[in-house]
Amino acid sequence: MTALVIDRAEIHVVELPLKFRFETSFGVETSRVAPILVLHGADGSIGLAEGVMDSEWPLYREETVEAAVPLAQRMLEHFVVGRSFETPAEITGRLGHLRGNRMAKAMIEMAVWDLFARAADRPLRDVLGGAGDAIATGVSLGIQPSIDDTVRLVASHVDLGYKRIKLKIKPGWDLKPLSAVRAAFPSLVMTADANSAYTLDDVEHLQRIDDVGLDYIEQPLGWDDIADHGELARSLATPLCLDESIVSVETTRLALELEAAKVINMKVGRVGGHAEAVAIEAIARAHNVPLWCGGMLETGVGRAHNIHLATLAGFTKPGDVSSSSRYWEHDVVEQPLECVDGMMAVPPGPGIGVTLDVDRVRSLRVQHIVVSERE
Ligand code: OSB
Ligand code: MG
Repeated sequence: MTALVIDRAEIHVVELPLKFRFETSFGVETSRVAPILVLHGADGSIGLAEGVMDSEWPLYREETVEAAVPLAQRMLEHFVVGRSFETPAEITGRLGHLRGNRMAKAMIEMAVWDLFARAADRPLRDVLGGAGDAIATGVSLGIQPSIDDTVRLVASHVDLGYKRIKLKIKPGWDLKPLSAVRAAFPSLVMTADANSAYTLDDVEHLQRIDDVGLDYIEQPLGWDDIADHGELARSLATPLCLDESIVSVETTRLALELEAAKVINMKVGRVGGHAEAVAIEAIARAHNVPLWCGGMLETGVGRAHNIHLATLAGFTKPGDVSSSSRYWEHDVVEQPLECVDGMMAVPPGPGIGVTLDVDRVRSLRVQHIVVSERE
């Protein structure tokens, strides 16, 4: 790959109404506020990425769009725009002295990877070391008003071909909906995601969920508590999957050491970018711990990044990368990203393989930031 100079960056903050009300143990989402970063190479090439910070309050992890966008702007001004890059991996070092803020850093890092892949005329999949033309997908379904609604919603998504159904749970909404879905679908591959809603005081209650026969329970305990997950794992037959707690190679090693996770939900934004995600994938694979690609209700930009990353060998379980049309009436990218028979095709072409629908971005935009050398 040849050196690239980045001479301009734009952040379009867009707000997209969700087609469904998405309820989790931490709250209800009806729309998504997302920063879309466009890097412009001096040679005319572009790189795209999306930030996956919380839209309003820090309820999933610590970052929010409102706090992260000005920080990302400063990072672009100081370490990216007007700078030359020999390799995409260089961005990791340039931002490496800054603590935390992994979602802000990931947005920039991912756009640099897309920029280099496009400039080299290669799909991002190939640059990251993945293979294959499609990924197996499941779907994440929010908390519903009733058990009947839950079973109906599961049925409609089974009919759509999703290979695994994940149900959001919380205290007071767990065993009953899970058992009802299991009764209706005896052989369904099912999982549950608690988004940190339980504590070790709930062990006996969580043990009752063992009878449902879940593939795994995702992040039942504290969002940053790997030790308690290790303890819980010894009391449950159902394997544990970590989401919120895995933010780096180091937290992955700790989770494996403490046997706190038999499965890992990978979100590239949560771990600070593709380089870290690829490093975590290698460690998990060496430990025979399967990965799957999570989602953060992304637009087509983040979704396309997820698809390319999920072609790496360690991603052996169906993830949460479901059809774009499930979420949005009109996505911000021109290409449809749709699951057929539980498979999502890798968008072909250079980089992440999608292009921004500029008119759509303009009509949804709530903030526009330009970082340019000449200003
Ligand atoms: O915990 O996986 C999660 C969405 C937002 C924040 C956290 C999570 C989720 C999902 C939805 O489960 C995944 C998706 O459909 O993009
Ligand atoms: Mg989760």
